[in-house]
Amino acid sequence: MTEDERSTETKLTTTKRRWAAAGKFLTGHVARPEDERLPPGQHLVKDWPVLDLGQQPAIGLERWRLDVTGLVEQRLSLDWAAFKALPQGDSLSDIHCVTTWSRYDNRWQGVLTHDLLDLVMPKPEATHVMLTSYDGYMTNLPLADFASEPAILATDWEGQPISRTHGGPMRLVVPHLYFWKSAKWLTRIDFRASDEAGFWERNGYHMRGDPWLEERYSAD
Ligand SMILES: Nc1nc2c(c(=O)[nH]1)N[C@H]1C(S)=C(S)[C@@H](COP(=O)(O)O)O[C@H]1N2
Ligand SMILES: [Mo]
Repeated sequence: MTEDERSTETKLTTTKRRWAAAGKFLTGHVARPEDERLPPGQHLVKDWPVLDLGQQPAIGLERWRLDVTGLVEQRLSLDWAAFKALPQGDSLSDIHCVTTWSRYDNRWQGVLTHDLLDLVMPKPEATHVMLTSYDGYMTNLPLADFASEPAILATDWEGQPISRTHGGPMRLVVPHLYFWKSAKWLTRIDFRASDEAGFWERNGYHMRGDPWLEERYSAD
């Protein structure tokens, strides 16, 4: 190894270590400078578009359920009162939709995925989650992305219950991935040992969907 190669090697190692410290490989999330707030190919909107498969299920709170199934120590089937009795948190984040709009500064309240994970305790074999919603929609996520620090099972947006059109009474928000991963009308979280495609992922969208890497569509 020449002196130059050695110094390059050291620089790479240092960068990798810094990224690891920033939680890059733990949470899929890394802090970015303010001037890089808008991911490539996105434009900013002030309104909040509605996007879904066209069915907007009306779920009365009396029949609403959240089931946590699969590879966890503690499976759960929560009704609305039990869900609202979990520790409540909030999260401020930007939305990035694969159709190229982004919306800054959304304040969400609900149950942070971290707090749910503390409760259910995923088994060591669990690597992914499959989310299922009341409209039949499904989407898949690596467990590390589901567990990212700002990810939240949201019941409120800007201090008000989330409207039915935007996924109320409860939707997931995983802000560091494209918004199709943020299941509206969520009713089941299934912990799995492998990655299986959800609805859009079977229809050509990327398995992970990182807006900073422009992971919009699958390679083939
Ligand atoms: N249950 C369900 N969740 C869903 C969808 C859907 O069709 N059904 N569409 C996804 C897509 S493609 C996007 S862009 C966002 C849109 O959320 P919004 O309508 O609140 O903007 O919801 C995501 N979550
Ligand atoms: Mo979307």
